[in-house]
Amino acid sequence: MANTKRRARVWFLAWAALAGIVGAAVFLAVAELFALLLARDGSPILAVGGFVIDIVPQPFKEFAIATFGEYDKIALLAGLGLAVLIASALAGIVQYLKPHLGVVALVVAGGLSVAAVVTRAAATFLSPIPAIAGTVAGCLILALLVRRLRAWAAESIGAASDPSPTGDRTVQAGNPALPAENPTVHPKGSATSVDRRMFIRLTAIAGASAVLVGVGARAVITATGSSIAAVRKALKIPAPATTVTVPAGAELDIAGISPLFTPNADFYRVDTALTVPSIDPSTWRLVVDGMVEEKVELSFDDLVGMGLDEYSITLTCVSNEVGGPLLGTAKWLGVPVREVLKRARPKAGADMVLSRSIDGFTAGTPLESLTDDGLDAILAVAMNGEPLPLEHGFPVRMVVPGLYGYVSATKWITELKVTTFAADEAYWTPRGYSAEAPIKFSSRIDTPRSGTPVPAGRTPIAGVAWAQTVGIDRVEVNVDDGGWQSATLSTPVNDDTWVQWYLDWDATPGTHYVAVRAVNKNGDLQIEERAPIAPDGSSGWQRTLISVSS
Ligand SMILES: Nc1nc2c(c(=O)[nH]1)N[C@H]1C(S)=C(S)[C@@H](COP(=O)(O)O)O[C@H]1N2
Ligand SMILES: [Mo]
Repeated sequence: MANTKRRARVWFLAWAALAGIVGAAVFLAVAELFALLLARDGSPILAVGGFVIDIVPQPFKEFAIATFGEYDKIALLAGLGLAVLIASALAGIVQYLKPHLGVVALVVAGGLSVAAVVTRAAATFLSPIPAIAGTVAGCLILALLVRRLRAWAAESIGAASDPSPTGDRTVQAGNPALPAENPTVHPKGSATSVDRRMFIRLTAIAGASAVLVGVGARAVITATGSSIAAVRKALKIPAPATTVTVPAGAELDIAGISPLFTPNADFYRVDTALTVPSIDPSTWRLVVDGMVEEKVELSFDDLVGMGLDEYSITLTCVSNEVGGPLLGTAKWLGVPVREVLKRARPKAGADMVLSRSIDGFTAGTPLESLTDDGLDAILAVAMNGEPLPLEHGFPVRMVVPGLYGYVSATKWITELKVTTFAADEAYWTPRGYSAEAPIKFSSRIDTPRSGTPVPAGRTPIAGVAWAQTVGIDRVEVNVDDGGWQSATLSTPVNDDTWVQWYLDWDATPGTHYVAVRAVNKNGDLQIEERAPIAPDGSSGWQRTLISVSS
């Protein structure tokens, strides 16, 4: 008897956990509904996710990117979902054991999500409403469900301690796997069955409505994102005044080498945005303010009306390891940043431009990198012949040759604040990265790949090398430490664009070490010393192990 009673108790705890999960589901669903109706940026799950992205320590972030790659954000959401599931199950159990305490826990969680929401970049006075409404609804449901559950438990476990033969009933009442009993046969069981039925029915209805409303609201919000995709598709960008001349010999015909221009679909993506911002170009504005003689505001039409030109520029991420994939080249259509800054007339003493994204990300770029006539720093609106893809900054982003993306390549840009390095800090500066970060020029072996054996015989060793703003003079390859040999370079498009290189090699069966290094047009040799990506980019010569089959 004591055993069945204990089993029944455990079952009630499980039901309480379910009540907690349903309470949390109602919380999130009502919040999503209000987010849809009132404030898109008020979604607690996305705000908390964004908050987590901003606060997780750098080594953990690197681990996440290394482990989950492009799926790092999905992994974060899955982890967050699991945490919510466990926490809400506990809240249900707490509420069952100590009424009110579970509700208090939910209120605390609601308060934390309000805090996450209001500290997000785009927050308005409406932003906290979804989290508040969700908290109220979640608490009501949790309290209601657990009250029913306790009534059911009191009846049922109370009966279990009753020495009368009806005590057997407990096993049934406490075990949801058993069919409902017939109240006419067990008169005392009727109260239990009513409570049980009420609890189960309420739980099912609340749970199902939460899933429907929550998923529905999110689907509608996502559909709005795809309406911006439709706006993008229909957008006509005026023809540029000049286009990039691609000289003969600029692209080598070698299997496995990176194409000269990286297709948009293959272009690496790095950002802190949990969901891709949806910006309608017809309402987009760029504000130039801070230390300027005149505050300037430009619409999308104003910007493209300044005249577009085409630029070939290789973009590089500071997180690119030696030999890594985080860089790509595109033909960008844009307007020089200097032309926009000229209209605002920066004041003396300014030395930095803090560019801001709609989602709060910021980059700090030296003012002179943006005003120098010899540098093609641009506000880009198109990438490889089409409007910027949504993930790459639609409708406008910055691209600055020679600087890592995190200090220059702001996507979904909305503001250029002319300021000083002393007065302002960009997103990554307090997170372990240098305030200023010119690209360390480097070279990469694309083929053969380590892990993919090549047949013996004549095989090209080939890859890319980049030294944005300076240009690559020479690439050298070393096979099995047999001495450095000069590789053949493709004809450069310009100094802001990577070059391709190759060396013909008589591959013999077995394993071989292949190393690569570059020399830039200033005559500097690529840094040999290995450095990690933080604080200002990796360095070192790539050396890979290649296997050749017989
Ligand atoms: N709004 C925004 N812009 C951003 C970032 C970001 O996190 N948010 N990341 C920067 C970094 S670190 C890099 S390397 C480039 C990458 O641009 P891509 O995703 O188009 O390749 O975008 C930059 N611009
Ligand atoms: Mo980056």
